[in-house]
Amino acid sequence: MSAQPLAVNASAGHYDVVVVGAGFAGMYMLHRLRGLGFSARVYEQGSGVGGTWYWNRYPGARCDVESMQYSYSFSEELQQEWNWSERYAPQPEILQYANHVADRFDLRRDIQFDTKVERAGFDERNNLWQVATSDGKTVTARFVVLATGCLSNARKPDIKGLDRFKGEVYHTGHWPHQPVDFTGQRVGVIGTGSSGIQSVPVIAEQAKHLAVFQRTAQFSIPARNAKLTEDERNWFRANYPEIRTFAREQAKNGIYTELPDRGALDDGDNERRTKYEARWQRGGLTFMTVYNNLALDKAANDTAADFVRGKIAEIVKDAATAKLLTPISYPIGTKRICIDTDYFATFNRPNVTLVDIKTNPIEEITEIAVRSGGKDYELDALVLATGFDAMTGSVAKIDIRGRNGQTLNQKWAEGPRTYLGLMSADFPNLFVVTGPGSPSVLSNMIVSIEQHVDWISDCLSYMRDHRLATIEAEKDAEDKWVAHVNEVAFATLYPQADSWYMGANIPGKPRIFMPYIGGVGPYRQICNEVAARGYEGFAMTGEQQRHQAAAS
Ligand code: NA7
Repeated sequence: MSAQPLAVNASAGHYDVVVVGAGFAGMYMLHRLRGLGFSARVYEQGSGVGGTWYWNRYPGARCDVESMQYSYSFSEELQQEWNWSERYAPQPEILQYANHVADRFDLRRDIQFDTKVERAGFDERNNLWQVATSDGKTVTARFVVLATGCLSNARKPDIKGLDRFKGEVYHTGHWPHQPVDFTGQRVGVIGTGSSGIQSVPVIAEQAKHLAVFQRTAQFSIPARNAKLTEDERNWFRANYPEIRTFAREQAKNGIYTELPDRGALDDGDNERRTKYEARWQRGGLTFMTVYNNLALDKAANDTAADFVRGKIAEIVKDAATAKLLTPISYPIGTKRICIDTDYFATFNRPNVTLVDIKTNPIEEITEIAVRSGGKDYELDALVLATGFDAMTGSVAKIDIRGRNGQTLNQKWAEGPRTYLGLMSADFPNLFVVTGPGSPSVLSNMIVSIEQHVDWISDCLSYMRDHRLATIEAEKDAEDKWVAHVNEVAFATLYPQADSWYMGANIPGKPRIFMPYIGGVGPYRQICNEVAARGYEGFAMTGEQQRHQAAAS
């Protein structure tokens, strides 16, 4: 496409591709585009690379996928040379890795930092996207890739009086860049998802007193984090070809681990308990892959849920607190399972109080306190660990207009609609990386990011080779894919939980199960077959048609 420059007026620049976001998706997209000879510009609202890992700097922030697997596979030298220090990398190390990748592949020269993409409109006459940014400029591009991330739009809760609070207020997803010291302070944490569960034990160590405001109790498995030894790193390095292939093609969630060959009810009580205990001791996400039917069969799921409930009762000394911390309202795993370091034990500390805001919702926040159940919890600082407008939130912040001026927000008003999670009908040449309708947040994100970026790169090469101007999801293919995503989701227990997968954490957001739960292996195969069949389900127009349209 660079070889066939387009005549464009009144633009601050023209690129083959504009990429929105310089997290792991945007960085790899840029690297691939350059390798293929496309011109590209990346816009990033932060002052540095890393996306989610740039913003989420809260105490205790770590990835819940093991670091040797939560890493790029596209460069053999990179995966052989980078030294992860711990089983689960802490946020600063992941950010260091992102910066290393940016330097190593010389990415920064095509990334414009501190710049938001505010509008993107499709010019049907010229088949070009007009992209307006927060620095007041407009550029044009043949293609736009939204690499905006799934957990990047931090959500401040709508609680009466929040703006009145006189102490410091922090959001875990938008943490200051300077260290925050809670020593001697009375701190409140609202929210007990992954971010709350990771930060509570660390804040409790510092704070004079910590009040944890819990709306829904969570299932959490010990991380058993530890330093990685050189032998462990070397084992992964030596076996990467097999590990990466397994993660891409066989593991449902993009993580190399044993594949379960039986259901929970196929084992007797003792055997089952022994297996759960072994996984509990091992720690981490693989607890949920002991058996192959935990996400499908409620009776099977109950056995795992009961095991974890039993552990909570063993760890937490005060019976009433243990009861409150025990999740009862949804099957285990249907809200994203958390991975913790000493979360439940933290409630044995004398300086930690659990406040049940399910029974006694927060009435208001005053200048000095959070009021719940008629009681004022006086605080010096408040931490909002209240999550994100997940999967669609960051896309929704951009005014995106496709054919006939229709906005993506209008089109997705009743829930996101995509074909393969990659494109949405009436929005030609606009790709989403790990969008709704793809495995995305149900998987090791880097595996899914690489798969999407590679697919998009291949697609753009194909279009150049075939002198094609536009690609667009066909409505019929999209409808069928949306129906399939729903059908697969509703065959599982997942829709039974009020989760952010369902949009349930955002008042007024449509309740749709957003990610594709069919597994990364089968999904990859579907995407590859679609491409092999000449991009079946996508409408494509040729250069000639485009020039004719432009001339008419
Ligand atoms: P999550 O998992 O969405 O957790 C948010 C928590 O905040 C959760 O406990 C919510 O309770 C609670 N919450 C949200 N809004 C409110 C209001 N208005 N009042 C009280 N409590 C509230 O976000 P995280 O940042 O922890 O984790 C997101 C993902 O990042 C995680 O799954 C990993 O993949 C990494 P609820 O459960 O909705 O009752």
